[in-house]
Amino acid sequence: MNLRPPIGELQALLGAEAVSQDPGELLHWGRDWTRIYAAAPWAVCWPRSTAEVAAVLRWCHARGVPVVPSGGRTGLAGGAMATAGELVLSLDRLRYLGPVDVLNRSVAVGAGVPNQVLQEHCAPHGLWWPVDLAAKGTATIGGNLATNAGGLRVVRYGHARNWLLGLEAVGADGQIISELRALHKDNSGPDLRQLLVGSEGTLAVVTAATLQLAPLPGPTAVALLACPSMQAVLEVLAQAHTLKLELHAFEVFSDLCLSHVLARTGLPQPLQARLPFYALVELGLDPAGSAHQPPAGARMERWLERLLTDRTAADGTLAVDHRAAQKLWAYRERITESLQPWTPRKNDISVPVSRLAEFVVELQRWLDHSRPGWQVALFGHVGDGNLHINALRPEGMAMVEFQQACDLADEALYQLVARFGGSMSAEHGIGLVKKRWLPLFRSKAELQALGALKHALDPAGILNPGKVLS
Ligand code: 2HG
Ligand code: ZN
Repeated sequence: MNLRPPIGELQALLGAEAVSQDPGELLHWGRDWTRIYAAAPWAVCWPRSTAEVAAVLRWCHARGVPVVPSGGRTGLAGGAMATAGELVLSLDRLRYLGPVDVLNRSVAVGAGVPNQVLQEHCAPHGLWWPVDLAAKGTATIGGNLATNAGGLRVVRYGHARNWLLGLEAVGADGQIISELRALHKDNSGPDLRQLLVGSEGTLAVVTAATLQLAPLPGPTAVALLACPSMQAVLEVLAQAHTLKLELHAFEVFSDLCLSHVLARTGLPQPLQARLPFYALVELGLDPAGSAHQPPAGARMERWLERLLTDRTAADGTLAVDHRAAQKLWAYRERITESLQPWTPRKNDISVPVSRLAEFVVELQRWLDHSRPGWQVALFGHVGDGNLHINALRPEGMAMVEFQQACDLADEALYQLVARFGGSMSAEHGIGLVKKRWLPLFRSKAELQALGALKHALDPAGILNPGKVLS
């Protein structure tokens, strides 16, 4: 354990009940959903206000105490892991929920507010925060912004950064370096807010944000289609784009994912046919229709029939009411938990959508040759070219052996992704897990510029050391 100042100094700043070194608390607050590392923080603290966050950072800066800023800890790249005697700075108590400004379509909230709480707060005004994550009950706004979270509706709404009006963030030395504004337009020089978004707590600590809100989505319909190949899935996507209906989500999962979801959840088979891939498509139902077009629901039904006739899909089902649609979404949303018992190595890559099918063929070829017999679950957000690749630990294989085999496989995978002009992290971030691969995807000059920025904002290197930029 590194030498740390007396814990009493921190307790004097925040009060004893806002600081803990209890071993159970350290384990709980010192880790995220990554299951690769052991949590080993020095202490955890829960400031109640931006001023207290600033006081903690000033103290850490003066004392050289490394800090891991911590939100809902649902990340999958180790960005919120405290593995080396750090202070976990939890934003959990920053739960301010401001009044919804209906005309400005915005709301100011504390970093610790969970997505779902925010969505419920805005719904009575017909508005919502459109970063829609499977982990919405736990993930927080601060974490959403620190990681530029994506989720299930990026194809329609984009990432968290698209919905940010103002950001309050405290710098490494305790100064507030970005303030809450609520402006839709502000072109007064470079945008520091957007630099902080996605920096995973390595440049500053997000304490609050003014968020832009979207209108609550109108009625939608969800189709689930069984397709023979990724190429066919992309054909469904191409056709979906031509329907003149708003595309809200376009997801995919492989038959292996479906098998695990069925085994884990006991849900019934969604379709009669079992095929290599399933596409889940959510489209807006324009209730008004138009004089020249049949109603949206009828158009979707006809489209499905066409897909089945021309054999782009072998089976399909359509849900037009909310409950039925949620049932179809469950097959996609429950994949992560269903794979968890196999301690999967998670990858989160993206390539241009138009190259996804070719990429999957190459990936499969590599797996057949180099990892025969391995179960590798493919799912993700096809509409954004984002594929989650989860390698499941073969039964009986020791964890250490599995990790080594995965490290080698990652190297081959990232070379392939780079050849396709892709990214090794479409939405989960870099954290600890991907850091060593960054030079494959960012040029030397880019990394130098980012390094200079890190040094300027955090010269003592106390903010989330070992992650992303440090
Ligand atoms: C999802 O899309 C999440 O469900 C989790 O990004 C992906 O478990 C994963 O690999
Ligand atoms: Zn995802």
